[in-house]
Amino acid sequence: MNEPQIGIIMGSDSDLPTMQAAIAVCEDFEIPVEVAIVSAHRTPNRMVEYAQTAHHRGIKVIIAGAGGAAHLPGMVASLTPLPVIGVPVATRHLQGVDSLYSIVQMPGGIPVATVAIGNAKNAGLLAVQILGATRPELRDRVERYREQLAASVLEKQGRLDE
Ligand code: RP5
Repeated sequence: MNEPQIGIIMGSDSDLPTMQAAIAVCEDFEIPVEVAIVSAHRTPNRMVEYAQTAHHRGIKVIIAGAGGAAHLPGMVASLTPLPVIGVPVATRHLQGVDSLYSIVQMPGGIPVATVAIGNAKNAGLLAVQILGATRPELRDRVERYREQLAASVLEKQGRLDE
């Protein structure tokens, strides 16, 4: 299955260092992704085109990262039937609180699942879990990942106890 399953978009290439964590998670779980710079205000027509066609290309979940007046995730969510996960990107002046509020405060009817400021890793994991709902082998891999997380905590405890 080489067709991209998860679309990872961001408002600017300056968001890429943050969004790399989502890309890395998808790579770890061997899920093909498509990555694109799509700006709601600089390339509005491209955003509409992207959002309206993603599901036709086989994309199942969209992760959208943006900073400042971060309307990209909400606008994309309004244009696609796919689940959208928003990543508030940290900003220089307001440290991403502006991005968080812009993304998380969606009025009822058009949901955006919002992760913590800068936490693209959790966006990637949530997207994998959404795919896992209909792919048992992926669900098993998520469970193994959680077991590894637990093991790493116990290992650290072991070192503390030494
Ligand atoms: C938003 O404006 C982007 O998502 C980015 O976080 C922010 C700043 O963009 P640049 O000025 O760095 O291109 O659209």
